[in-house]
Amino acid sequence: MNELEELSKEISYALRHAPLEYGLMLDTNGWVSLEKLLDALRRKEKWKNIREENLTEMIEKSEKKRHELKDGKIRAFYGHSTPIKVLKEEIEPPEILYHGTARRFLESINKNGLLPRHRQYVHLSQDPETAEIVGKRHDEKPFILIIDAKKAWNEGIKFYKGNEQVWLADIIPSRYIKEIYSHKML
Ligand code: HQG
Repeated sequence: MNELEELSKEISYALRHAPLEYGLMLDTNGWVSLEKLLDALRRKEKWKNIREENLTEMIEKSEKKRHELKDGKIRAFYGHSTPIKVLKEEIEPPEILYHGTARRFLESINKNGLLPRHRQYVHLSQDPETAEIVGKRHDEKPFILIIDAKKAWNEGIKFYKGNEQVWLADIIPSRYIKEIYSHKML
């Protein structure tokens, strides 16, 4: 892992999971003061010389858009597990969204639907290629679920915008899983 990836991991950890460890409190939309985050990081030997430009570079160079920097504040787009739910903007989803998952989770997903598990929202992908990458974090041969997102939305399931690739949703009952592909069928 290079330095920028390490920085991105630590900032994701602070902004998604453990703001209190860094003396931070997320506002209702997940924002914290950039200066306060930098101060907290600088207390660690590894990041003692960190500056705003390093964060800008990290965000620019990352292949995934995980963080947003605006008006002296920074937030994570998705992934939160903090006890107070970060409010996301509700938005109408496209017809179809995708979810990459492990073979070993399928039985439980079929029974209980897609659950947020330890995060605040269910995470869905805009396209099957992204879903496969997400699924590969859990299983070398992941399954891709095709989600009838518009139908679910029409029937009252809420969807929220994460970033261009990542959509968020509340629990998705399994009746909205249209099809399941093994990675080989894509
Ligand atoms: C599974 C990464 C059993 C679900 C990614 C998933 C994404 C169930 C796992 C983002 C279940 C949770 C989020 C049920 C869901 N029974 N298992 N009923 N319902 N699951 O990591 O969606 O690189 O919390 O299928 O790229 O994999 O960190 O969620 O396999 O965008 O920026 O429970 O995190 O982004 O795993 O990934 P996760 P996820 P970053």
